[in-house]
Amino acid sequence: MSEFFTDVPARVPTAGSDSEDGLAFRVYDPDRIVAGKRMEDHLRPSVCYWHSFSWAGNDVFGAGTFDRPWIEPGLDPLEAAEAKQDAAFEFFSKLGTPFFTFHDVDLAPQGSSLREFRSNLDRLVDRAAQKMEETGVELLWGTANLFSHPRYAAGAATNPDPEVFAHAAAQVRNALEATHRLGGANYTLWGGREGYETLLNTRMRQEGDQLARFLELVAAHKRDIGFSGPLLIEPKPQEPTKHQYDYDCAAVHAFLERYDLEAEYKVNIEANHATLAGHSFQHEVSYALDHGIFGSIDANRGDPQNGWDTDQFPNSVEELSLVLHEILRSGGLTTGGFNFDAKLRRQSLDRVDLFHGHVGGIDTLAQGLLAAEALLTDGVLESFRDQRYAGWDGELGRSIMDPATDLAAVADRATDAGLDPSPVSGRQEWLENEVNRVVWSAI
Ligand code: XUL
Ligand code: CO
Repeated sequence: MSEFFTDVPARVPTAGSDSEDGLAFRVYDPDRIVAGKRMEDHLRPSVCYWHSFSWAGNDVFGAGTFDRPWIEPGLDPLEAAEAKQDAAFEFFSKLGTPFFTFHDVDLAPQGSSLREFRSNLDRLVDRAAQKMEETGVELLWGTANLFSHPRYAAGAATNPDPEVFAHAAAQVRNALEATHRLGGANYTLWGGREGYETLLNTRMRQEGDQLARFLELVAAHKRDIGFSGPLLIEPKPQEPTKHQYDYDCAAVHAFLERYDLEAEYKVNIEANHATLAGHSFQHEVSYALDHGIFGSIDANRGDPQNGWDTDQFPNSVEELSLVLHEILRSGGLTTGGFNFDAKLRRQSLDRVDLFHGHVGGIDTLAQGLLAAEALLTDGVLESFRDQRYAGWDGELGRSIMDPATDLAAVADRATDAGLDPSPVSGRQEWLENEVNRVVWSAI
């Protein structure tokens, strides 16, 4: 195995905030204790295989621009997959992140049949297990790619053709078993094409039933093989299809409840998917935490001037402070992590650029964590909310929530007491200033 990232030392160092070394962490220090826990255990950073190693930098207008020799045409597919794996593990290990994530097709060539794909995957999974042992890198989650191959153009589980459903089931079975063998902490399903292009040819209710059946089968198989990590659904509103059924956390939650699947699935929230759905990243995280379906994060950012999934590396401390504050106040990550589902810009040609993207993203997360801890300790948001909702702990609030109370009783009470409540300021500008006070002081 020859070294690929030759310009990068064996381990990206932690160098401190005034370091001028562009290849060092300025804030992230895995062993630093924050809110009673190591920074690495709070953030559980993870590198994704697909954007970093399986993508050559091509876009809809042009060819790949990156130096990824294992993607060159004409190579032996298994040898190419091994070269990719060597470079990927060299990267994980030099960066020092504890986790990685993969799609089945990132790891192994698909060959010409499901049988051949399974055998290729087995071989590359064995090799990955060995590399994980050597480097200490662990698996955050695995997944199956059910969206790139033309057979999935009209969906996988939601395809009008049950043969496509069965093909997808085979892929998920294999990817779930591979994830289990590699000790994965979670298993993810992103329904990239589980939606429609036009309602003119679509039976929405039927497709929902098919998707629920798929999820039910996957959950049962998870139990059969003894995989204990959570199953995660990754919401996204559109792209590649016009409309995706896993639109956002609330839509996924309602779907799970409708089909009695809420005990089986949690969500993997991606920042850029939240903004595509018209929400803030904080909104999606907050919704999931409040409703007990929070699983993990795909860290990235969009571009506010355009409307697609640009998957850039995160660089806003303010955004991440608020997200991490929500996570900290709910007790922190458990099996989840911050997986960099982020990709380089097409002009970032040098091998070292992949390090710059991840180093900057991890430092931004680390700074966000420090600010989140400061927000938690300061308590300004919590105490304002406590005071704002205090009436619901009082006698009137409790009696309204009592199931024995009916609408007439509440109405009579309001009428008899001559209630005439006055509006109270929501103090948004003051709260924004308070957040800035705390976040800026933690920087
Ligand atoms: C696509 C996306 C995927 C999933 C895994 O927008 O986020 O990479 O994270 O399939
Ligand atoms: Co993602």
